[in-house]
Amino acid sequence: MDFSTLCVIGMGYIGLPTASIFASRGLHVTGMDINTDIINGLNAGQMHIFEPGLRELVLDELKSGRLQISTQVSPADAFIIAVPTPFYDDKRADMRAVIAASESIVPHLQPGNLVILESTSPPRTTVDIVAPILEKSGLKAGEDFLLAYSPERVLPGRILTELIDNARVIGGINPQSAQAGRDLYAAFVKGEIILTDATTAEMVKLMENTSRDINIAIANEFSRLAQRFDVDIWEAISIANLHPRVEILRPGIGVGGHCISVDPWFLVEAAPDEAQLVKTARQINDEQPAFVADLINQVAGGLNGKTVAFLGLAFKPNVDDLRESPAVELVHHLQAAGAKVLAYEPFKHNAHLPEVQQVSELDAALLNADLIVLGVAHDQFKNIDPADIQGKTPSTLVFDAVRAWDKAKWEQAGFRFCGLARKH
Ligand code: SAJ
Repeated sequence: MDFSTLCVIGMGYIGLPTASIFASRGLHVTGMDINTDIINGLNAGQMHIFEPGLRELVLDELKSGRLQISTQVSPADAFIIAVPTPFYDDKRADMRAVIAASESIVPHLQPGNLVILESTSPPRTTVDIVAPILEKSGLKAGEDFLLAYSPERVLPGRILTELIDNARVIGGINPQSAQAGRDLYAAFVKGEIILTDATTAEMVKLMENTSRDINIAIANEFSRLAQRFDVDIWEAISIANLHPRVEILRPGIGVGGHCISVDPWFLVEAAPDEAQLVKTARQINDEQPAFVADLINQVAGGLNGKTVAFLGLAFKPNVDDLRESPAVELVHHLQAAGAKVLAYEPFKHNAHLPEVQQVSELDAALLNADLIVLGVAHDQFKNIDPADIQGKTPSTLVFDAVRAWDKAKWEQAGFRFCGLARKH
């Protein structure tokens, strides 16, 4: 199948790069979002997300006229739904954006169109939720129009290269739909394109992120055991990983982001009787900020009334994304223990988070600090020279929660140095 026009619904971390790459391959693309601030910003050349190379690509494609940004869905040969699927407080999937996006396509759907759902979704969403909505158009899914599920698998910070190079799975509601999906993505995907059915593709995505969550949970649980037995977890992991079939991930302050900390719950919701290990891993990772806060409280001899310079709020290094961030959770726990926390996040100077006091300069956080906590291993923080910090703060205690700093250097600069299950 040939595609010359495309409408991408949702201009977030996936939709915007996807729309821009398609435009760079010659398609005429409408990027649609319901958020007028985002649309106005993009049309004025302002990015609402930070991702290496994205700004240049979007500006080029806007200039070429192949990419147009709008609050309205446009008729097109193909539609891609790339809207968020967050969860409610009780961890059930919030499918409202997927439902609204599907409904917004109905008035524009024409015979022969292809619709692709990219949003991470519970098993059977494509066949049980999206197809019936689109069929309100009077057209039959799989016969009059084609429908497939194709998850994104890219790592924030590397989105533009991974979108092109990663293998892509396309699950059709019938084989013709999957093949049409391959014809579309072949415009830019260099990785292998694997065709399957829609529900398998949904499961594949959930299994990928769930297995990563479980692997991080065991690393976090090992860190707690190591703390109890006075073992340096980092040394222990590096030795264990010399075994040819062992690859333990990094313990940390918890698991965040809009993917790994969310997606496993979709399996728990869909089959609570079966998804026992999945649920336990989620709980372990969710408890990790509280565990680390307790540890900081202990090494600081109590936090009540103390000022903490807290470095990093993003959910992982070198991104500006604070969604579900364990660093923000950790700040809340430190505050609950009585600390006054001044948080510095170089990728987002003011995230307007309720109950988090942010400063826009590192020095402002350090000025009256009783202790310094490193929450996220941004490169900018890794490169800090402790000798430079010494004169800028009354603090003599450093807690590196993510093993980014060299203990000996901080000790040479006169600091007492502590970390998560760390001796060396
Ligand atoms: N983390 C650890 N220890 C580790 C690795 C990660 O504590 O050893 C933490 C990070 O600090 C972060 C969280 O886990 O808080 C998740 O970070 P991540 O880098 O593992 O993953 P994401 O959420 O940025 O992206 C994941 C990726 N999935 C997998 O690696 C299986 C990505 O490929 C997906 O496209 C993305 O989820 C998504 O959109 O689903």
